[in-house]
Amino acid sequence: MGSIEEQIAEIEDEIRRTQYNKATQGHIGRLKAKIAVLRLEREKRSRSSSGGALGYSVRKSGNATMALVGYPSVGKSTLLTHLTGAESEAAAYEFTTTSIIPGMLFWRGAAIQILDMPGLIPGASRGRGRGREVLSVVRSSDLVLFLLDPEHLEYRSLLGELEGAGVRINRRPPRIVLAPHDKGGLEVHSTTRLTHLDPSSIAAIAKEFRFHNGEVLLREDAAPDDLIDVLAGNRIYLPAIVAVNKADLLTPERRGEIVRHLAPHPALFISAAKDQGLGELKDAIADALSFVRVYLKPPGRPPDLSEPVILRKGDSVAQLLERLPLELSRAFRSAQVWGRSARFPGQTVGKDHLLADQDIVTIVVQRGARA
Ligand SMILES: Nc1nc2c(ncn2[C@@H]2O[C@H](COP(=O)(O)OP(=O)(O)O)[C@@H](O)[C@H]2O)c(=O)[nH]1
Ligand SMILES: [Mg+2]
Repeated sequence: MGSIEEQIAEIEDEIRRTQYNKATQGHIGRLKAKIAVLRLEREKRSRSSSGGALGYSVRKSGNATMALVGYPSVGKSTLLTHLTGAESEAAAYEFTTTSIIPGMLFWRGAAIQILDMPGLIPGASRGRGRGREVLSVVRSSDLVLFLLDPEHLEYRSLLGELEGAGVRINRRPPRIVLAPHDKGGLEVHSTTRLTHLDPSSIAAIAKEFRFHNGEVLLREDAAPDDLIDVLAGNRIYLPAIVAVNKADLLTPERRGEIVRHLAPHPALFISAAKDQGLGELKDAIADALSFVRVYLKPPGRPPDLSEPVILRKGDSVAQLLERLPLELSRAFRSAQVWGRSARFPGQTVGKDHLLADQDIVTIVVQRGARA
């Protein structure tokens, strides 16, 4: 048997040669599972050969991190400089960025760390260029900005590189639950009719991952790829924005063509160098990061509207407490909430209460404790 790379290429070849239909879908699913298992093995090996340290170490800071992803020379470094003032060499030749350069964008009260990275090149997910390192930084980000050049609109191939690295863009995790057992074989349950998977192909895919005993519960009409993602277990789900840079060079006709080419993916047109469309881009970034601004109101006093605590959608009072002084979170008894998340103004809630943008919150402390 050849190297992992060769084995993967061979199986990919077989998938291409196999016509997809009801009779072959189980077989194709199993082949895809084999590839996913080989990729996991490859990751494991590259981690152990690099002494466990995978990728660049980038110190995260701010309220969220966005990775700039694009091929070389699309204008990533220029954009970073114009959004954040960070100096990233944006020389007029290719491959200028030699390592990851962070900058901080302050927008709508939030601090957003932006990472400018070496350009992705085709084959990055197989380790070409600095691909694997770049991809590991993408995996730890909260948002991806795909930057395209009007002359290089290969958005789908960028997406393919991320897919190959286990990153799923603008998608939610499949509704599949696994419950491994020690013995007893495989049990498959579904809450809906399955049109892409049957019990024997589910078993064949699970077997590739050595999932021999336990329950597979499918809560949607999942595809083989969905089941593989859940079995592989290391997938990352990220939102993304697509922007076409160098729009200053485009005629309205060419813009129209680009819009049609990228459809159904919406794209923003910007010019990093000429500062065009950057306000809209910053709004799109803040929207995609789903910030939730919460204002604190000391008991019996008006709220402090000057400085919100920045949380993310899905955060609850518990996450708010993590951001407050330790004495306050230790003495926490309950919270009072005014705003969209409250059923009525001043509702008393516990740590699990989900907060909404623009909420006003008072932390009520235990008797005897100082607020
Ligand atoms: N016309 C035009 N050129 C740009 C724009 N943004 C960047 N460039 C040029 O594109 C080239 C590559 O830019 P750079 O930021 O180094 O790209 P990177 O490799 O993606 O970091 C440089 O010559 C930039 O001056 C833009 O908005 N319009
Ligand atoms: Mg650069």
